[in-house]
This record gives sequence, structure tokens and C-alpha cells, in this order.
Amino acid sequence: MIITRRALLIGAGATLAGCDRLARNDLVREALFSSENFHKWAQRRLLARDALAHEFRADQISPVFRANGTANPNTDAYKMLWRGGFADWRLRVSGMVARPLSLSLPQLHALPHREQITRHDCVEGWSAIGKWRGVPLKRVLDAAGLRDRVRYIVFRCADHMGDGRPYYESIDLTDAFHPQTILAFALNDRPLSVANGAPLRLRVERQLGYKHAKYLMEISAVESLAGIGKGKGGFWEDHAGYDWYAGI
Ligand SMILES: Nc1nc2c(c(=O)[nH]1)N[C@H]1C(S)=C(S)[C@@H](COP(=O)(O)O)O[C@H]1N2
Ligand SMILES: [Mo]
Repeated sequence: MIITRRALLIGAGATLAGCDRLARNDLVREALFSSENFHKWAQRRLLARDALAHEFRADQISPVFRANGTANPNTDAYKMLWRGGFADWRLRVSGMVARPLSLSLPQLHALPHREQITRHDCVEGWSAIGKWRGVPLKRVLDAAGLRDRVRYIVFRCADHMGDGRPYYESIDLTDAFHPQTILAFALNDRPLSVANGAPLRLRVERQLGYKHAKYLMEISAVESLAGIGKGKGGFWEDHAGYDWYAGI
């Protein structure tokens, strides 16, 4: 069929107006109608991915926000940072960026914040509602300046799983620039506890729990996930076959 993907994306309305003669052909007309369906479908998908996760009321916050996975990285490096009240901790922003950054907690605190009461859903079968405060990831990425070819943001964490393999995760730019995707430093109006990912963790509210990387050390902008870990985009993706896309 001679209808290009570009024509499909422009939409059947424009295509019909411009191709009246072609549309008299039954076969072509059929394709146009299916292109219209495709357009509607694509738009719905895009809207769905941009839609906000449900936000809850303060009285719906869970009394306890349980910890899962690593509850304390317990490495010498992390213990040193914790003892110093994370004064020496820095979030590195690296990879395909115009301006690599190294941000302290006070610098992150000084950026505009977002607060959101959301439900965390873990694949292991539990959920909890918590109030998160943090800096929209978009702010940090805009400050660093993403290069044109960037497709993913990779998060590297301070904790090592099992035989010393670091926890890491990655998301695409749709999730990275989603308004509810924040680098959270507070849970329920208190500084993030060690169990929940101190001093900084990702909240990516349209995704399942394992995408919400705790103990953040580095954020990297990359074009491909191929060279990272075993190439599946995250610790559980690499080692347990979890889906990279864990949208909810
Ligand atoms: N660095 C790191 N991040 C992590 C994990 C982990 O073990 N290490 N576990 C993940 C999983 S499976 C879940 S459900 C959430 C749990 O967050 P919580 O401990 O605040 O409940 O963190 C996610 N992020
Ligand atoms: Mo989880």
C-alpha cells in the first residue's frame, strides 16, 4: 500500500481531503479508514502514557510504607555517606548531556519541588500509599541538556545485589519527562529513610515498584541500553526476566 507512515500520523482527515480521487478506489478507501483507526489508536496510546497517575488524599496515606528489596546498602562507601548526613553525597548526571552535573542535596532542595500522594504497586503483591516530595526529573535533565540522540535515562544505585552487582534501572524519555516523575528526597513529610532509599530515589508513578530506583548515585543519558548490565535495562530485567516496560 502506498500510504506512508507519515500520512498515517498526519491523520486520515488531511489524507482524505488531499486524495479525493484515490479515495474512490475501494481498496484505498479501506486502507484510509484503517489509517484513521491507527491514528486514533496512536493518539490514545500517547495520551495514556502522558496521563497522570491517580493522586490520593492525605487521609489515605498508608500508616507504614514498607521497605522492599535492599533496606540498607551497607557498603563502606554508603555507610560513610550516611554517617556524614549525606553532606558528601552527590548525584552525578552523565552520559550524552551538554553539561555533566554533580548535584548536592542542598542544590536539589533549592530546585522547584513537586509533592504527590500516590500508590506504589510491587509485583510481589503489595501496595502502599505515600506522599512524596522531590524535584521533577525534567528540571535536572533540562539543566544538563540532553543531546538529540538520547533515548533512555539510566539510574545507578548505591546498593549491590547478591554477588556485588549494582542495582540499576532505566526509563524512556516519555516517563523521564512525565510531570509526576520526580527525584524524591522526602516521604510523608520526613527526609527519606535509609529503608526507603535515602538520600534520593526515583518515583516514576506510571510504572511498577522495581522501576523506582532507590539510593540514587548517578543518572546517565544514553542512546541504547545494550552496553549496560546485561542489556535488558535493569537489575530485575537482567536477572529475573522482568519486563523493562512495567507500565500501570
Ligand atoms: N536500589 C534499589 N532500588 C530499588 C530496589 C532495590 O532493591 N534496590 N527494590 C525495588 C522494588 S522491587 C520495590 S517494590 C521498591 C520498594 O521501595 P520501598 O523500599 O520504598 O518500599 O524499590 C525498588 N527500587
Ligand atoms: Mo517490588
